Amino acid sequence: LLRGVLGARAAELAERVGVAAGARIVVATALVRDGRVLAAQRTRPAALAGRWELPGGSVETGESEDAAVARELREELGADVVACGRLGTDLPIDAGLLRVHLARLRPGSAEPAALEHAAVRWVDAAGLATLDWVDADRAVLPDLCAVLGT
Ligand code: DCM
Repeated sequence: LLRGVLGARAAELAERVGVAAGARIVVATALVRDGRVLAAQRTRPAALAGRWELPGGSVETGESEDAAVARELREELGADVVACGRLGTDLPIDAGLLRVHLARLRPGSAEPAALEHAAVRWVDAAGLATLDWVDADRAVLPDLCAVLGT
């Protein structure tokens, strides 16, 4: 228990240092519906093309993370979503820090489409393990599995 508390505290401090140093925050979105999450297949850069991610992107200056989630999914998927909380811990990536947010489709939203990805796919808990995820996103799969259920 103590180790967990200290670990959480250390992570919080590391996050503050990173944010203070101007680390870029990238939001990734676990868009969940009916026990499935929307996975999106990247087209770029070459090293990540063909691999699967939770869609998202960089938070802009002065923008809330919830707003970034909604903007990025509108741009990338043509979908109207509402963010509804964090999933998992901050994940270090080359670009800065990746933060996963849960989200759901707003009633009346268009069906998410691959406007900027090679493909999108709704996957259930069992399907998560079948996709070639980008490294950072892979770390959140256990938490995501728990959210989706079996
Ligand atoms: N990224 C990631 N996982 C995601 C979304 C983004 O690892 N679910 C990384 C890939 C890039 C950076 O964040 O290094 C910025 O993403 P993008 O190129 O999509 O703007």
